[in-house]
Amino acid sequence: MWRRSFYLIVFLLSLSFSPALANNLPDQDSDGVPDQDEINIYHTDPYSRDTDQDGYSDREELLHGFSPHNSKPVTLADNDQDGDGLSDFWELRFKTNLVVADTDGDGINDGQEIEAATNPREAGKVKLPMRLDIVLSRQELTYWLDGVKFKQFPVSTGKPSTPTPTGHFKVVAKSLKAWSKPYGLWMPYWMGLDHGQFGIHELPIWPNGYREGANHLGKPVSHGCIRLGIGPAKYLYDRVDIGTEVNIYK
Ligand SMILES: [Ca+2]
Ligand SMILES: [Ca+2]
Ligand SMILES: [Ca+2]
Ligand SMILES: [Ca+2]
Repeated sequence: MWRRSFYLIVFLLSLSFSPALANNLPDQDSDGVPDQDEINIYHTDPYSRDTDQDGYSDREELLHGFSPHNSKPVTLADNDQDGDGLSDFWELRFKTNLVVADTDGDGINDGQEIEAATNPREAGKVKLPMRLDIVLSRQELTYWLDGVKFKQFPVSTGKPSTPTPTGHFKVVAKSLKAWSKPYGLWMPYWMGLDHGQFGIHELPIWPNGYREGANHLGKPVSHGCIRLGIGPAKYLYDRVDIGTEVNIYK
């Protein structure tokens, strides 16, 4: 009987040691975060299980979304270790260095680069790939930057009698203030989409100066266009180039 228990204990011990090394990558401090990830991704100490010495290992902190660099209980989203204006949460997503303010050393901080949609990992003002996805049932526009779901804005799309078409489009024209002849109203920050007489723009302005209410956002009340609120419309207009992909889903 004792023999069986002995083998059982040996078996359990072997189990408890194997999962952390499941990927067989070197892990000097045995904290479950491989050396190469500590060095290249998280910039934690590969020789210390607990880089910030707060009693929680690097792995525990990362698993639960906390900063392994800050000894206070601060999440990655609320910590900006290098003070470059981009939280550690976004640094990990955009694969920038979370302890160096200017990853590519071109004089422009990571936070400014992401804000301007330029590549923070390549010197110079190289634009990052972007795409806009609109889901009509959710009345929501998602701004994807470099494959990262970066921002979401409420929209107002076409009412049932004048629905917004679904499909894959490209931005083919931009105008700071476009005039809609059929409806007799101004459409600020206009971004026209191909094979369709419609586009994305700010809440429209009637010739008498009346602005369609922000309370329309989230409700499909437009003539087919995708209306954005004051702020988000300019934000996207300033960053989106002609040729940008726009996908519209039901
Ligand atoms: Ca480690
Ligand atoms: Ca820690
Ligand atoms: Ca950084
Ligand atoms: Ca830079």
